[in-house]
Amino acid sequence: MSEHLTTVAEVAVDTRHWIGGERIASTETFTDVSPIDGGVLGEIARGTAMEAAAAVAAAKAAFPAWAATPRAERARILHAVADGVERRLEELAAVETADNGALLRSHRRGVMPRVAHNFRFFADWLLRLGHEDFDTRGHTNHVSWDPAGPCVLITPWNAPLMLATWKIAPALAAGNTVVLKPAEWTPLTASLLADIADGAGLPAGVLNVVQGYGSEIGHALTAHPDVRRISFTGSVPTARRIASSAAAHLTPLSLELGGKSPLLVFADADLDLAADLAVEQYDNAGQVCLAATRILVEETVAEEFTRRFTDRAARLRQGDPRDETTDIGPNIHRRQLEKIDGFVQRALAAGARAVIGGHRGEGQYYAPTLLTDVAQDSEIVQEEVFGPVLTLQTFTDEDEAVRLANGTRFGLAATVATGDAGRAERVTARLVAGTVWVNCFFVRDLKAPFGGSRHSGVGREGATWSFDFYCDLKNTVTAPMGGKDR
Ligand code: TXE
Repeated sequence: MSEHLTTVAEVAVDTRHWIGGERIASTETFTDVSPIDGGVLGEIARGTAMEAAAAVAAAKAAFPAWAATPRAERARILHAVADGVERRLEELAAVETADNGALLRSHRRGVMPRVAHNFRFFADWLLRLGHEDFDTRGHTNHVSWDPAGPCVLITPWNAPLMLATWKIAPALAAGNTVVLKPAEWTPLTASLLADIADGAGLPAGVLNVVQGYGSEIGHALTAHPDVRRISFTGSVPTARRIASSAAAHLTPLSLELGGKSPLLVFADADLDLAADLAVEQYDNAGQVCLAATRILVEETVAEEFTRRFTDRAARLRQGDPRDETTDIGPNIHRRQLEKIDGFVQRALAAGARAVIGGHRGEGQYYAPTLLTDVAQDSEIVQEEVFGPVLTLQTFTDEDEAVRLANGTRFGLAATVATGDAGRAERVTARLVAGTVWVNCFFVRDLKAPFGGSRHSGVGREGATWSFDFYCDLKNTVTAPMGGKDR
C-alpha cells in the first residue's frame, strides 16, 4: 500500500450501518478497495432485507417528530450539519479520494465545500418556501408542503457525498426521514456523514445509512411498502429495476441517470475556449454523468480544433489523485476499466481511429482517448462509456449539428461553443437536454432545475423542484366560517 494512502484505521470510519442512532453490524461483510493502488480500505457491513426493514422502521418511527419540528429548527440543525462538514473537510476529502480515486484538490476546494453548501442552501430555501393563499368565491385556498415520510436514497460512486447530499439535504429540510444506501464501491464518506449529523443534533432515526449491494439491501429498500419516496442516481438498467420494484407500492421516483452529451463547436467559436471545454470532459477520469463525451465540430474548423485539443490533452498529467499536479486519476474499479476498454476496442475494430489514447494505462488508469471516424448509430456514439473516452464527429450546418446532438436516447446536457448570439439562441432552443451551457461547462446553481430528458432521467432536482418531489402538496379550501351562502 502506498505510504500516504488513507486507511480506514487512520481515519476511523465506522464500517457498520447507522440505524436509529446506533451502529449495527451485519453477519457478512464485503471488502472496500482503493482504486489508487488496490489497498484495502475496510470490511464493510453487507446489509440484507433485514437491515433494510430495520432502517425503514427507524425512519418511520422518527418521522412524526421530525415532520412536526418547526422549519426554523430543522434549518438550524441542517446548518449545524454543514458546520460539521466544514470542520471535517480535510478528512472527508482524503477519505473520498482514497475511496473513489477522484482528485484530492477537487475534493478539498470544490466538492466538500459544495457538500456543506447543499445543506445550507436547502435549509435556507425551506425558510422561503411558500405559496400565496388565494380566494375562490369567498373560500380560501391554502397550499401546504407536507413532508411525505421515509425516503430511500440510492447513490452512485462517481461523486459519492456530493450526490448523496443533493438528496439528503432537501429530503430532511422538507421534514422527511431518510435511509441512504451509498454505492458499494464508495461506502465511506456516507458513514462519516452519519457521525457528523449525529454530532450536529439530528435526532436518531432521521438519517439512517445502510451499506451493501444494490441487488440485496438496495432492492429490499426500494420494494418496501413504508417508503414514500425513492430518489436514485445511477445507470439506466438499475433505474428500470428500481422502477419495477417501486411499482408494487406506486412509490414516487426521482431518477437521475446517465448521458451522452454533445459539445457542439461551430466555426465561429473561440477555438481555444472550445478546446479547453473539450479537454475538461476528462475530469474525474470521465466518470461524470454530465460529461460532453461527443464532440461535434463544424467541418471547416475540425482540423484546427483537433490540433488545439491534442496539444492540450498532451499536457494532462495522469497519476496519483492525491498529488496537486495530477489532472486525471484512476478509474473506480477493475470491472469499470474492463468495460471502458471493451467499448474502445469494439469501436476500433469497427473502424474508429484513435486520435489519442485508445488503450489502458498502467494499473487502474485508462489513457485519455479521442476516437474519430465513428458512425452516429455505432455503440461508441450511442452508449455511455463513463471513462476518459470522447468521440469526434463533424457537421456541415446547424441542422446537421442539432440532428447529431439530439440523436441518442439520452438528454442530460449539451454544450454549445459559438461566437454568434443568434445561433446560440436558435440552437439551444432545439436541443433536447435538461441543462444547456453556452461557451461554458459545469456552471451549476442549486436554484436551477437539474435533471434529464428521455433516458437521462425522470424529474428535476434543485430549489423548489426538490421540495415538489419530497413533499405531499396539499390544498386546503376553507369556506367562510359561519357562512350561510351555500
Ligand atoms: O451503477 P448502478 P454501476 C452509469 C455508468 C456506469 C454504469 C454502471 O454508465 O458505467 O452506470 O455503474 C445501486 N436496487 N452510471 O453498475 O448499478 C448500487 O448499489 C436498488 C451513471 O455502478 O446504477 C449503487 O448504490 N439499488 C451514473 C447505485 O444503485 C441498486 C453514476 C448505482 O449503481 C440496485 C453511476 C437494485 N436492484 C453509474 N442495483 C450517473 N448518472 O451519474 C444497483 N443498485
